[in-house]
Amino acid sequence: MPRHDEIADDGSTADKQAQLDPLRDRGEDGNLTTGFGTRVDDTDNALHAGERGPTLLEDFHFREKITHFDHERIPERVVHARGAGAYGHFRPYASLAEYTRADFLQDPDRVTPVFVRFSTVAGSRGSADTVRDVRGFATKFYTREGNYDLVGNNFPVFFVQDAIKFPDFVHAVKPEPHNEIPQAASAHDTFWDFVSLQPETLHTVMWLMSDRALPRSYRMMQGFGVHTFRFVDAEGRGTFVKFHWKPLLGTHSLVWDECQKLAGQDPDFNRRDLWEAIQRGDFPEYELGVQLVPEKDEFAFDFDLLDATKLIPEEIVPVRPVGRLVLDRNPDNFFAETEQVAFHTAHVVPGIDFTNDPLLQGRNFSYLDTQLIRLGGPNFQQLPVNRPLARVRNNQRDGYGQHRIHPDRTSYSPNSISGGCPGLASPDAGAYVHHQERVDGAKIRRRSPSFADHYGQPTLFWNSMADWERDHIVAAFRFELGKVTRREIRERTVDQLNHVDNELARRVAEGLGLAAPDRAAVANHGRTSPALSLANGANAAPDGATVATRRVAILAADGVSAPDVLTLRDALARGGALPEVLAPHAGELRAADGSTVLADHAMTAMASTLYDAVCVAGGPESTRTLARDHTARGYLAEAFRHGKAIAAVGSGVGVLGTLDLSGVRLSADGDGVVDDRGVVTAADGAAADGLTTAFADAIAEHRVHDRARHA
Ligand code: HDD
Repeated sequence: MPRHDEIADDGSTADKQAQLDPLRDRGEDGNLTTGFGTRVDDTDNALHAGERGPTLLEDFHFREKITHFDHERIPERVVHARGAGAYGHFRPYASLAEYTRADFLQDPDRVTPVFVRFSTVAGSRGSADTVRDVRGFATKFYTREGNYDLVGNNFPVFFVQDAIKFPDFVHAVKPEPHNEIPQAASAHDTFWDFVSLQPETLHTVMWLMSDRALPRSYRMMQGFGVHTFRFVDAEGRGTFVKFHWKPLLGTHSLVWDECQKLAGQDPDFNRRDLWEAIQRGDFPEYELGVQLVPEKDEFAFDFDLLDATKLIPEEIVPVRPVGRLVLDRNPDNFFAETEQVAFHTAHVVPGIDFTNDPLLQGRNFSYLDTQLIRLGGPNFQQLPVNRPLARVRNNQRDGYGQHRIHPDRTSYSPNSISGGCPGLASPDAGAYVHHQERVDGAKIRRRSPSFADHYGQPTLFWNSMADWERDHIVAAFRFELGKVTRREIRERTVDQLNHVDNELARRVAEGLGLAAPDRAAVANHGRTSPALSLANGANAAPDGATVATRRVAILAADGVSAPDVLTLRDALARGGALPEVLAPHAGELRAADGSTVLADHAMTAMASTLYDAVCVAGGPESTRTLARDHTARGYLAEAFRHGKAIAAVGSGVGVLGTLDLSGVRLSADGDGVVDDRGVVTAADGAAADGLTTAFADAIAEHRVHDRARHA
């Protein structure tokens, strides 16, 4: 096994797992010891003076055990405290040498190991996953030229333009200081106070009020580098670049009602989904895309490329797919890996450089600074998950938690004693050279006038939404502002929205009982960017809609038709879905034909919100039970309201007949399979095969949004 500092120096072993393996401490065999290796004979009783006497100070095992425990916690991240991580690999489709010299983007045969951490932003480490929030999407590429961190989010824009405003924004969105309420939520006075006074936040707030803030899964979520970065080729020529991650399963969201319920039913909903998918071998995949802008076109847009509250519409600069990321391994230890991973926007490799985006410039300071306090000192780069595969050699020494033993006598440069080592590399030998951009200006604290339009792109976003997306945005504003206690903040926010679109402002005002503005403060420009909508097929399923990894509840009870359950379960499982049989009780069910069907869970132990679709198997006795069962009816009614695919076969159709399904047409005898707005029924049990095909298609479409317009 190579030592970690020998790996990849010549590019021969670029395997992060090979580096980590010797550090994995499995402890399966052997005796319990102290931290200094002495074996222990009793860890249940401290050393006392007599059986009922005081504990003795000389009990080193007791003191060490308690002291270590007392020191187990480190500060959580000041933002993005809650997250989930995974290892994987990245491979470019073709060489990008025309634009960048970055080694990991040169050769389609080169596989670069990665670690990705997804996160929410506002909540504490123990908060729920399904809150309304931005999601972090941070990727560490362990390239042969050192670590490259792409520290992005699932929105392409950010709340503020200059990093100096970040603490203000975070203080506003975090729980209020007097009582630390509310947790992981923006629905409170200080957040909306800030938003209503800081129009630059509006664009990202539009995204936050949309379903983009409620991802169904980290596996079904886009990622964005947000800033305009710079590619630099071997000749030193620069090209502006925006990074995009597109999930191959499509971009899909939950609905707000579901999110609120899930926050209690399974606060780990997104974490668990990621973990279980990787354990099953359903590896999440994302395509890396780039929007490239030649430097000569820096001023060709009606916004500033350096302004992180703006996106480049994909219709103006298309996203070019350049590579694929696969997440294929869960961490072994949450704290060691997911908690201790340290991202930093300034971890760059030759061929990738910054721009003067004032948000990015500030981030380049903040991330190193935060790791120093969070991870306790300057040696956090030596933690296993953070160690580069590229060889590290420098004159940095000592500090808390130093893991390296430097036998050299010199830790300075220049030196003669070590033959001048470590020496400096030339750019040809892989040294990082900053892009030579000419900069000239007076020292001023002023925002560029080119950053001044705060309404054009929020309007573009609103104009591009489908009707159901607008309904959800309006409902979100009403919910959030409905929690704001100060009337003037609600009024100011409506006034801001009236600069985005009058209809939006009116609808929000009406829900809040405020006077609706009768005309727009700024005329709507009428432009759209179809790529922004979740209703856009390209976002919904770039590789074609699929039922793969979707969770389906099959409701059954004693007397169920065993062939129905088997047909549904097998057909769905063949498509890669995850069907589970739910019944009034877990375990064995007596089927109509006398056979036994196994129920995976009792319905009461789960919830319809944990599934993407619900169906009812036939069998007269079973369906009579289910039609009377409050929980079973609740599953179906809720799935209907959340726009999920629903199916029933044979007498199971009768269970749907007892519910108020807004006039959906159900199959009657002789009808065959009927699919009305994602409710797929076949009264004839013999049609179960055809039913599963139509049901699978409906599940793959994710939602029937018209049914979920008010969810
Ligand atoms: Fe940040 C963490 C993403 C602006 C300061 N940020 C953090 C993480 C992500 C982002 C994904 C979590 C990384 C992880 O999983 O460990 N942040 C962004 C994006 C931004 C952004 C996409 C705008 C485009 N951030 C931003 C600004 C500042 C920070 C303007 C400060 C001036 N961010 C931090 C931080 C964090 C952080 C305080 C907290 C924990 C950490 O860095 O490691 O330094």
